[in-house]
Amino acid sequence: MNSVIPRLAAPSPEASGAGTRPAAGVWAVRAADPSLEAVAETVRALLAPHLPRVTAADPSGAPRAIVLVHEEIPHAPVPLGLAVADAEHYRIRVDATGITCRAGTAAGVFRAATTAIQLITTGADLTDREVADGPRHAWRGLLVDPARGFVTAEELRRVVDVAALYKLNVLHLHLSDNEGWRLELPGLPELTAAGDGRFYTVQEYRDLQAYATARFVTLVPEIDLPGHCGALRAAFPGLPEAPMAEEDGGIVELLGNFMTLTPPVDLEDDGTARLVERIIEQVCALTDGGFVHVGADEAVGMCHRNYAAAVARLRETVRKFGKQPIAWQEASRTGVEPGDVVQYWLDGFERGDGGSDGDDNEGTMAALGLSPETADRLRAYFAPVAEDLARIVRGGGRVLLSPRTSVYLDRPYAASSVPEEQRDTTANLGLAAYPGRPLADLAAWDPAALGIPDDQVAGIEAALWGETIDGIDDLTMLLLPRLPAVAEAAWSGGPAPWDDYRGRLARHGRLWSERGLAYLAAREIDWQAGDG
Ligand code: TNX
Repeated sequence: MNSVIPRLAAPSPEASGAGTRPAAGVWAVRAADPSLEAVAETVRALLAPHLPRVTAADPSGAPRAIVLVHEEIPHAPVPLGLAVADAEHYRIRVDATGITCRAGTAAGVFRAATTAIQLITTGADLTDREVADGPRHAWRGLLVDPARGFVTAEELRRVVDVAALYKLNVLHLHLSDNEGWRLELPGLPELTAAGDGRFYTVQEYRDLQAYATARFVTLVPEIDLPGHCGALRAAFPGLPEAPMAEEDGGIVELLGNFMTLTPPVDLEDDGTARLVERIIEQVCALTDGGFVHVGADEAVGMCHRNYAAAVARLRETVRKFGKQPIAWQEASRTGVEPGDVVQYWLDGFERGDGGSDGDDNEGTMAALGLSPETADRLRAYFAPVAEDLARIVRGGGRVLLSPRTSVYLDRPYAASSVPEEQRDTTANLGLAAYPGRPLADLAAWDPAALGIPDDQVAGIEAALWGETIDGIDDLTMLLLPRLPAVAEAAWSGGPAPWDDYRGRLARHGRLWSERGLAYLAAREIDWQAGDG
């Protein structure tokens, strides 16, 4: 029995002379191969916050070691989706001398080491055995939204650490929106000068990227256009407004009651197109990873032709500067080319019955207390959503899965999850439009249930939007304890039985505490504080 999340794939039979011993004690991290010394250094840093406790428990013990070994893993299955990293399969062996991590790549060795760190820090007994493990999905991401809920670059590193500990490998940064522009770009000082002074300098972005890369996490920056462009407008006053649809049924006014809407920019305007090209060029130049996200969500009320031109232009520009563009699902309505990557988020519409828990558009509208007429207008506006997924699949696109009913972590907690003493700190966390859902529901999410052909799945991404976030404690409070369930769906391919998952999760609260991360001590879980 271990408490590792995501759960380990097939264990081999227990090693001969099987024994168990407490994980507490003195631990060293050693690279058996000099090429793995940099990984060993990163693993030491990741383990460090947990060491005082571990060391104190056994001051006399000879150090056991996490040993990092380069060794090819034969016959490793190929994961689904877009490769953002080298192969990540590994083998891990536990015995009296410590934990040996073997893989054919540095990425695989690092993933193995995160398993080792969890074995040590979640306080389980270590049982002699050997396990082969690897990801079901190649792309396992987390979106954070400093455009709304700003956190510093230093705080983002802590988010990278926790993502890496759960074997996520993408940090998607929503860097621009109506509320702010958060990335300094060479030659474009207006962008950051117009805001509230909170942004990442070029150097901070580069350093964050290097920090993430050392943890085998790829940054995917998002510049959201042609809607969500208020910060761009503030920086460059007077950008022409995109032409709107002749008949929009008052949707801009209506949705404007629930969200901040700014007139979308017009990418058929030459000056705007040139400006956007300079922005995308700089973002691509700063970014080491192969992907740049161009948004394209919620361009409410825009005339279709102009929106289609914007999407085409944005994609073309990203390609011109050597990256693969990603766009939100609305972009699929302008057509899907084979290989286009589209991020799917608006689920809950395709289910004719509205879902068993009311957690769909109907549920949202009920939560907002809308009149029947208003609800009808919203239904009409959202109607095209029901066709999006099928259209992407038909067109040969690839779907990055972020269905909001399951992996949006800006959802409030269910009242039944929140312990009395955390009522106040969580009262305003999460968007009120989303009904709270018990942890067990979220942990039951099975990405395969969407029925997308294997070769058209791009990956899985949790999304933590920032409207209700004020600082890192708010951010991690929404993230934990929910993130590990998404990580398990992404790495292991589907949910575990709730009791099994719940038992493992119970040992992770201590891991978060030792890292100084605020989390919800959800009432569904029997949090284990002691050395088990
Ligand atoms: C919709 S998800 C948005 C975001 C909001 C989010 C809140 C998406 C592509 N757009 O701008 O923050 O809902 O959950």
